[in-house]
Amino acid sequence: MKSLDQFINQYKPLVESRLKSAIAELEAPKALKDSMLYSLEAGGKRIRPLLLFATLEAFKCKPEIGLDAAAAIEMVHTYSLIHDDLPSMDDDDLRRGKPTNHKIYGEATAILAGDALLTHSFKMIGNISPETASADTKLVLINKLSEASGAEGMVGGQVADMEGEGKQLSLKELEYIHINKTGRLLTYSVLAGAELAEASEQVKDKLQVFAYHIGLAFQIRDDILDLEGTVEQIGKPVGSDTDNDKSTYPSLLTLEGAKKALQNHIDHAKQELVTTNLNTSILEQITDLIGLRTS
Ligand code: GRG
Repeated sequence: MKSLDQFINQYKPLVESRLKSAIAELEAPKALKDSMLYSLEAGGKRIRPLLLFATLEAFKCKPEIGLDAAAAIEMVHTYSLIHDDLPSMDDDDLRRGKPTNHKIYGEATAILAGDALLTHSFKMIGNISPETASADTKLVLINKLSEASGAEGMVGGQVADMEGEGKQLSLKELEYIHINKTGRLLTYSVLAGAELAEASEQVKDKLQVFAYHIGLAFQIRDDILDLEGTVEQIGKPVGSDTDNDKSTYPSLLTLEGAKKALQNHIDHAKQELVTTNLNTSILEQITDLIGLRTS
């Protein structure tokens, strides 16, 4: 059985090299290409591409057939981070320990690099070879990527997040934000693999439930990491209110409650996987990694 480490060591460099070649192939101004590549190469975990590859592996398909879709998803994710860091949004100077895109290339170029990454992601999928995916499959992939990343998905979740700032949200409102802002692109990564593998509707429904749980688990883990980071920085006891103006899982459920909710989502995700009767060892290991990740 392949270990997750072996899987990551094999497929992370593959998507990274495809991202690099995709930008090199563009006939566009050098400053724009540099700005796009800077954030693509700034050291992400590549969890979304890995989820897509692991889903293909679950169907005993070659993960390589998902390479361009995986690169497309990472482009959408990278665009969202570039825009999220802008002065008009979170106004962050650092991302993954490095200067944010606008700090290096200026705000206008950073906005345009994000726009270009988003737009190019759709072309990447449109250009998947006919041997790998039929025109119908590519249309489904493009449609679902648009839904997952746009007003009905990630962007909608981001706006709801902005509207919720400074307010005490209910758990339901917080879940709406995270299902859309974080969960939809993670879910798409799994479902894109299932589409490419020509999965039945029944199995796709199960994978959607699986992905729903890992999406929420990913965000709850993020909130816990943020809180534990904040606690380290300001020396407040774990679980105390950290004067953040955003509702989080720990602020609504307490740190202990958030840890329980995280474990619940991990357990549900794994239970759903078992019912698919697929070859899900790598997906299971990624699920555990999401629950335990430290960055
Ligand atoms: C469309 C502007 C815009 C924003 C969309 C995704 C998003 C909303 C904002 C990004 C900021 C953020 C903290 C989102 C929560 C999801 C999350 C934890 C993203 C980070 O994803 P990782 O951990 O990042 O996969 P790496 O660095 O590994 O690529």
